[in-house]
Amino acid sequence: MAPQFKSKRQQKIWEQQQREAAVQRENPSSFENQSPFRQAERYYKHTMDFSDVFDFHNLEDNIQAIRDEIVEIELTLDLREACPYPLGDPHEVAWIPRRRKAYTLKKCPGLVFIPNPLGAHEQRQLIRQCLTDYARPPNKSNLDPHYFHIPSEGLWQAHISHPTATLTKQSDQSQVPLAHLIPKLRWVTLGYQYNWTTKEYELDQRYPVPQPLADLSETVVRAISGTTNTTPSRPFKAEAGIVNFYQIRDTLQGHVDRSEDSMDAPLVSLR
Ligand SMILES: O=C(O)CCC(=O)C(=O)O
Repeated sequence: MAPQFKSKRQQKIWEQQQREAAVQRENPSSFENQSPFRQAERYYKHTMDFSDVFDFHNLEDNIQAIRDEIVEIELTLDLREACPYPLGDPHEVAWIPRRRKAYTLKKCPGLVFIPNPLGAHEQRQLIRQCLTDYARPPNKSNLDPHYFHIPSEGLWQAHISHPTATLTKQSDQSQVPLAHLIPKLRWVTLGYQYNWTTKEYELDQRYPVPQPLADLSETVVRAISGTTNTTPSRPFKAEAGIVNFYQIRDTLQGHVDRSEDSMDAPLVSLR
């Protein structure tokens, strides 16, 4: 979608840049030195054809080559029954037929996809917790290095209690309303805090992983253990996490989490 332009000249420059970028995209040499992640991202950013993307929610709509790749597996337990944190009604009619259902890929047996274990109410509850309970000091967020005195109750609660409150920006001491800062929240780290400058965990800054997330991830790991090649080498305990907040056009760039101490410990991703 074209942005709003303040002048015809600005629009012409933008259109010219778009044309140049399209030519560049077609140029195979511009793909050199790019990781496969970047190449795929670049490709999918500009295509309308997602027929070769896995769709676990509508299995029948996948092209044959993808259907051949997807393998249905059975979880060792019913997540809704086993998880101490409520995920949804285990007797819900729509849940019963898929209570143990999960999928993996022939070429990637370490990946297990569990479709929608959380009910609608529980999803909203978790989203609320992410904004209110988890996005608070001492958990660090992307805003911490840029603003003085992040309120101890978190930005969301502080904004609800004091709608006109502001924070002081460190670079120029300007006052920024909390209402403008909430959409700028990108991530909050949980458990062992991560240092994005050194790209290492801060072993002396360890806070409890919120119990709901610890319960949920530990139950997921129990449910998948032994189903494919996914049995962890030691008992799993959630020690670190990140809550990513996405605005409408945001994406998570493909990457490898190289800072992990143990590369065979499970990574549980909720989305
Ligand atoms: O959301 C995910 O699955 C992984 C998140 C992640 O790796 C990150 O934010 O660095």
